[in-house]
Amino acid sequence: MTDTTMSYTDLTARVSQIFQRAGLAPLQSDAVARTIAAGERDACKSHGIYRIDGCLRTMKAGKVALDAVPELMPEDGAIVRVAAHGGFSNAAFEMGAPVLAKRAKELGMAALVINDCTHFAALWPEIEALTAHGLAAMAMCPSYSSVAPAGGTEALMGTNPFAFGWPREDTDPYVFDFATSVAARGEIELHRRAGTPLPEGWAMDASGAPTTDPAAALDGAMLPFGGHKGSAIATMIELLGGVMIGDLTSPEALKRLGSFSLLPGHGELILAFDPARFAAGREGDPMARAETLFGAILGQGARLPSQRRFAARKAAMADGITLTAEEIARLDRLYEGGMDAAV
Ligand code: NDP
Ligand code: PYC
Repeated sequence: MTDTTMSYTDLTARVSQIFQRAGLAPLQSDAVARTIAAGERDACKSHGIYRIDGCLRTMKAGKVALDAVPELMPEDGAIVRVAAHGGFSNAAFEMGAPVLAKRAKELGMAALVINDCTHFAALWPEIEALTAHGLAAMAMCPSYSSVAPAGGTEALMGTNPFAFGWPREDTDPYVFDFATSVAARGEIELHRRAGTPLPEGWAMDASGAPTTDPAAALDGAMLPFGGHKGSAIATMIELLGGVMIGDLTSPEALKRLGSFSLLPGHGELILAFDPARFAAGREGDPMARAETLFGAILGQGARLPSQRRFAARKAAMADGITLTAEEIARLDRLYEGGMDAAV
């Protein structure tokens, strides 16, 4: 059984073909495929090709509008709103991002609200789309109830991802992107599939007892990162990325979906800031001052977040993305069998 190596472009096309054959419109499938292939390229397996099954299951359950065309709502000012109309978040973001960047440049800051989307993706592709315009950016969204609040025993919040980026000249941006749970739910699922135990401190079983069994964790509750601190940030995301934008919180998303085997539907909030506008009239160039800070971090031997990811990307762009024979067979099965082949 030999591995196969392919380019980012070829993997994107192959993933998009799987979705299109299963009935997803090209506008949606291309945007989803770009994110999934980027996950593989950047060695972020929890949001790479393994997510295709979940997307297909969700399509089969009729929970995604297969031919949704995102719509830019006619709102002026700092809030840019895209109605995803039940499609995936990815196409909605691609529609809204250039408008968000333009408004943030004009006004100093602006927000993109995406409503009514199915969401499974990593947030760093979105952050990088904004840092490429010289903007600082944040993105966040609820998910579905799988994380207990600090001090609680039952799943309530989602794994609620939070990402931030800062633009840098002539080098990769500063980007972090993480679940506000100890680990993403996708990581737990990957442990379950591999038959490996979880590290201590990730999850509780359904009775509220600590567990390292991935299946018991998926039936129970995950823990927030950093105890009460992560719990508070996850709550903030429920408020800003759910309640404030008039979209679903994680408990509401789970109630509507009725199952963890499908991908959740809710909204997303993305914020963009123009550092030059915020620093105007103050001493020092914000770009240069940021570099001093990054230099000091690196000077201690610490690494910047996304450094591992950018190194993986560099290698993949030079040498291709390597998939195992099992992964290739899975892509073939999904192409042939479509929604019915998803496990
Ligand atoms: P990780 O814990 O793998 O990584 C979190 C961040 O920390 C990354 O930016 C990572 O950079 C950085 N990092 C890791 N180790 C170090 C270190 N030693 N020094 C400095 N920085 C470090 O992320 P999660 O497992 O929490 O989340 C994975 C993905 O899951 C995210 O992309 C997130 O958006 C996605 N997700 C999506 C959800 C959704 O509902 N759509 C829900 C939950 C998660 P690097 O990558 O370079 O290692
Ligand atoms: O990995 O926690 C996760 C996740 C939930 C929804 C999409 N990704």
